[in-house]
Amino acid sequence: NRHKSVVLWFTGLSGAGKSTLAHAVEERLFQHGFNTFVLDGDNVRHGLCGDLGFSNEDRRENIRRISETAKLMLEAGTITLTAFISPFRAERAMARSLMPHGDFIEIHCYCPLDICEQRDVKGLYKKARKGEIKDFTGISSPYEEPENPELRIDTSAHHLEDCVEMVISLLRSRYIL
Ligand code: GGZ
Repeated sequence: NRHKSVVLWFTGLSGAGKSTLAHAVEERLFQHGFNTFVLDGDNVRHGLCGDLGFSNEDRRENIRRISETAKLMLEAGTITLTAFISPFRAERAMARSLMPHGDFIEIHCYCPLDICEQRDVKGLYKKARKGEIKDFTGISSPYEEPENPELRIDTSAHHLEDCVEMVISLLRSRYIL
């Protein structure tokens, strides 16, 4: 199947649904026969970035390595979906600057902090509030919202399948699919 390779860069708070959405979009693309790959905490933070924590410096290095990996995967012809908080504008801009113009699509998985905190799927927000986890994004570490993402999806206001459709529509409108 011929397609343009591209990096879909999902950013947002812990619990906003980045990884869930990235995997759901991947499944749709895979059904169409595309080469796809999801980079997220599960396959990156144990190996490639296993030496990094959550200080500002470590997050910057985390995003730097992920961007370089995404660039290689782009060159290999894969549709790469990255799902990391990537809290800093400067590092997201750096990631974008590594890719040819138009090959980097930033998708802001927006979800209000109080809703992420209510969901608290892994109990991390509760621990962060108690001070048991330091430098927690949204609580004790900043999240700089994207100013000009290609797409912003309020994951608290839409069902997963509708969020997937929004991403697929964007890719069609940009002649990527
Ligand atoms: C934020 C943390 C932290 C701290 C552990 N702050 O919901 P999760 O669990 O599965 O996703 C979060 C993940 C964030 O890692 P990233 O590589 O995406 O972060 S960054 O882009 O900022 O480098 C959360 C878990 O790791 N986690 N400690 N202090 N999230």
